[in-house]
Amino acid sequence: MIKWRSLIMLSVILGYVFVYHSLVGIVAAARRQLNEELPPHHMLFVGGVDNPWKEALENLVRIGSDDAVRVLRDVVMDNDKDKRIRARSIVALGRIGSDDAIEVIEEFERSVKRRVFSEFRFGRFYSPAENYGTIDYRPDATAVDQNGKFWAIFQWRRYEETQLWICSKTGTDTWTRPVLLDWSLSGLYPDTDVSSPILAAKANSRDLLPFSVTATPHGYTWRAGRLSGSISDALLDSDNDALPDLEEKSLGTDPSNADSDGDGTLDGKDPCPLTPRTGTLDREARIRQAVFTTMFATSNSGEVIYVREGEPAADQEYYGYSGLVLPTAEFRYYHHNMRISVGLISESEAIAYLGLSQAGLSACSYSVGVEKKHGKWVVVEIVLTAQA
Ligand SMILES: [Ca+2]
Ligand SMILES: [Ca+2]
Repeated sequence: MIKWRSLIMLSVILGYVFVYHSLVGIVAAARRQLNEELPPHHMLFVGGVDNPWKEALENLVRIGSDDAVRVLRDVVMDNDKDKRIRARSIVALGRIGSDDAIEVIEEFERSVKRRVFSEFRFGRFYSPAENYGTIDYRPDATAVDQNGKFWAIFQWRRYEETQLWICSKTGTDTWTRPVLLDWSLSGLYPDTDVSSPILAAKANSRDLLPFSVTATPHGYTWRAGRLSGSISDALLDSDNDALPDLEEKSLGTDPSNADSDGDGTLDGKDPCPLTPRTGTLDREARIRQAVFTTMFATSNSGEVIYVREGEPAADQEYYGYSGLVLPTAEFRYYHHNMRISVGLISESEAIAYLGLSQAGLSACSYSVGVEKKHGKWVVVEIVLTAQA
């Protein structure tokens, strides 16, 4: 009898060991899968049949252990990771819904909450519209001034199509916040006729920097020549709010008022410089913010997202995104135009509709499942409903 009992005990223990090891194995495999390179096709999560990330996420949600949460945390907190997998990892944490999982979502929010665009790094940028893929930004032209300061000019898509921006180096791979240049792009030619790799930025003697052309990420480079405008003009910041006059004109903020929306945060430090800070967020605002954080705080884009005035979503100041969120009276053709609406299903369940459109087209739209877990609204499902 004792023998039998021992045998049963032993097999139970072995069973536990076996299950434990296979779970550990699945979590380890998921970690490897999530580190796999970006698959070539865009909308991985729609069909997603051969998508290693999808399988990994499903396994992690199914297991839901502390280890699984740790794997997801590493993805979510890694700023260099593809935004799509970061967004879906937040969703996976929301689905797991344990104390630990919700704590990771809160940790991520804290890490992006104070995000101000004060530092710049060249490299891969993820569009807020995730099916638009990525752009690799590198200096197009560089120069060293008489004080040894290292400057770079590059083409950056932020306002109306692509413009010239300038920044100076502050560390090994860090640069100052780029400043919009009011320089003509007429020096821009296809990459076939580069007579000299020198570009002179001339206005006054202080600004005379011979820029040497470096990378040509867009297949264009500059023919040698002089551009009009000056660096000091571009840097001019009349109200001293860390946002130069030229950029304020593009944004619609007031170049002579350091705090255009009067909410106590200077324009240059304000992620929504034209929307006064919302006090305590009501339920729908919290749901919108949860959707916004998941979809946009995972992007490192510097592009502007516009929200149509008159919609409840426009009265809200959003946090977490690395670009800017601005209200607009009318559709902004070249920009991302965002819509978020919320439909409550119950006290703890909602469906949000998120739409992002650009150039008159719907870039993508989603129906987003949101649930209240441990007192917090978290995204538990993202379903793509349309894409361009
Ligand atoms: Ca200013
Ligand atoms: Ca402000």
